[in-house]
Amino acid sequence: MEKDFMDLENFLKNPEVQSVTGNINQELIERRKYVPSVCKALSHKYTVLEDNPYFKFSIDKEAGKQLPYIINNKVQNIIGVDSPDESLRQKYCKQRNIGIVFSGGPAPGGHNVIAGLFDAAKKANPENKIYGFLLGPDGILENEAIELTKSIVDSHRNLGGFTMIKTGRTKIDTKKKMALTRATCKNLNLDAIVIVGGDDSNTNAAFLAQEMFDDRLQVIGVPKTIDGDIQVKDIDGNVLCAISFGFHTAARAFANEISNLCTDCSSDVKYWHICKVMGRVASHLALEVALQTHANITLIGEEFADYIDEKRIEKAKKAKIVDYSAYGMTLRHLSRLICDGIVRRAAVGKNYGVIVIPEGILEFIDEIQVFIIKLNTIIAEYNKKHDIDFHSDFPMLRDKLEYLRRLARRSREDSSFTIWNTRDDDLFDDIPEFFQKGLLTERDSHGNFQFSLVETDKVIMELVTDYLNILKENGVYKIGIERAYYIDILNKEGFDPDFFGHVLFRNYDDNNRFLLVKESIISVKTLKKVLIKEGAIRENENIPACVEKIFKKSAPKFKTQVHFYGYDGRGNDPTRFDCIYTYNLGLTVFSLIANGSTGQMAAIKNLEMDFSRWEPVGIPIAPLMHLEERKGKLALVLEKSVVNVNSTAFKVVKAFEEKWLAAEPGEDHYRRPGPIRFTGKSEEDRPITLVLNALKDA
Ligand code: FBP
Repeated sequence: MEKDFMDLENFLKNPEVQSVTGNINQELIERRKYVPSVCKALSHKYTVLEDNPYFKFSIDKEAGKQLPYIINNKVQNIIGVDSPDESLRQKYCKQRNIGIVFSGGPAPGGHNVIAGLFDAAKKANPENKIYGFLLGPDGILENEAIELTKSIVDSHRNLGGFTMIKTGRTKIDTKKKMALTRATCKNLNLDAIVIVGGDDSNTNAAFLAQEMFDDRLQVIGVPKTIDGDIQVKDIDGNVLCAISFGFHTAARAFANEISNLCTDCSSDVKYWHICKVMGRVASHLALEVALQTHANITLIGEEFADYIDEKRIEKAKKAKIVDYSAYGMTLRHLSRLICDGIVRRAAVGKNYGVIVIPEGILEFIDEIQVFIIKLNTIIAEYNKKHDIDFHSDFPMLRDKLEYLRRLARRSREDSSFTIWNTRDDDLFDDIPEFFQKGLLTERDSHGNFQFSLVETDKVIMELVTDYLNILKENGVYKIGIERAYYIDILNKEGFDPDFFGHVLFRNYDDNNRFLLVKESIISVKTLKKVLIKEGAIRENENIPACVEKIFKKSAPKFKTQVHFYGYDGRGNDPTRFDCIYTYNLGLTVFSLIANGSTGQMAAIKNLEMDFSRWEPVGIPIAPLMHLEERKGKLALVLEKSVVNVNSTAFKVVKAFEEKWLAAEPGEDHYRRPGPIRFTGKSEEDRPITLVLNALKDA
């Protein structure tokens, strides 16, 4: 034993063993070495900014009131120059200290933002210092930062995650936190702070820019989030930022995994794969995944927001009543739409498939949205009034439900109290317990409902399973039997296929390739009854084995495998698109800082076009802000962009809905996007959504 151990120790010292068990591999080496292309304007030694009056915004009065110093900011074009005048050169190259922070969930490409900023800053003046705040905004509040050196930056180039300095979700949203921020900036003698974050973090960036304006601390935002919900257009619909960084990588990572499931399920033909994909509210990721994989069913939440059930309206019209439940999608109706696809595929022998469900779909289901808004308000008001937080005070579901019951009682005694009434309480009682828990989970620090914690897929699929069982009992949900197979089986055992065909199937004379067992035959017992009634067998005879076999093959089992795609794709190494995009964002950030901007968001215009047309710009954040309900009160925030149902990408997905469902005999139409690469021809240039949306004529 002793000897074996010694041998293993020596074995581990073997250079080949060390090489294959080390954490440096060829992919890592090549990623670190890869040099992203640089936009034309940013490839010059210096840059200047030019206000671009072409882009206009509809400005919220409140934004003007709360952000007076930055509300008049304009879109800024970045122009490359090689020999600027001396004063500009001096201004551009003056020694600067810049702090950068990641805020919110990780998104592939973040390290390249830092790399771009670092390279540009060091090129302008080798004495420039870049500080990385640790663990997100908490690093700012607690003055926890490290100076980023070349070796730190080099070892993270083109790599995923936010591992270099980590991230966090703290919001800098109070006077106290602003004061702590001011103290940290003074302590590090910062000239600028860069906030790499989503809509809420860029909102923070705008308020910080306003607050620190007199301190001459510049604040620049960077559009980050895999959700793809930071998209900026001006009032005339001109696109300034087509997508946030990280979206392409996450979508490609999810798509690759989901495409593998398409291959697997169409091989062993027994599972429906239920794939929930991240995206908090917006369904951009699901839409891109649909385009990348051609999965059989993809739900797009935004489609259901203004849903009108025409059939119900028609029925109500006839009955001369108004059916309010026909307006807005309900969970029940949604589950029926899914069942319809499942039943139709089964009818052509395909009792398998892939369903993509965006994690935020419940936001677009009217009945659920009402609960979320009400519960957000109840929790926020409770937290405002009490020292102890709602969730600490009511840790168990039964305590929370009891509190809601008390509110319902109060509404009966006090008519001015309307936030939670008896009807709300009764409806909430009908919801399955795990979903009640989900709706009552802790909100994030921005007051957002955390969809990633709710088993959205479970909520929907429970209803789907229930309804499929009903359809099975009614004989509607059946697996189609291939006619040639049926004839072959019966002939082999010497039975007349035509005679039994008319007894067994509802469509035997239709010349269809797939035969559907009659609705009335739902068990071996009912099969026997029908066979006796039609004179195929006598009372005391057994069902012919081949006939029973055919029946059993037609009886569906609905077997599912549930998957969640989120954190895995978020941690993926970036695609080439995200590598190049983020590196140029970093360069843009420095250009904005070196030219004195504040309250701007770095962006790359024309992302939807060929790289040669990419243009770095600064987008004013304040004019993009509007009032929205948060934690139960109106707050000025950057608008989140959800899927536009009039967009070309959405229309294309809708146009292919039937084809990709493939509820007809023959092959499915799955697409194989393949794994993420950052070099080589097989890596796509940009998200398919962007390509389609740039082609406006659909
Ligand atoms: P950001 O908006 O901060 O980029 O985060 C996006 C996201 O990945 C969502 O898709 C998801 O709903 C959420 O973060 C998950 O949050 P957490 O990381 O706190 O679980």
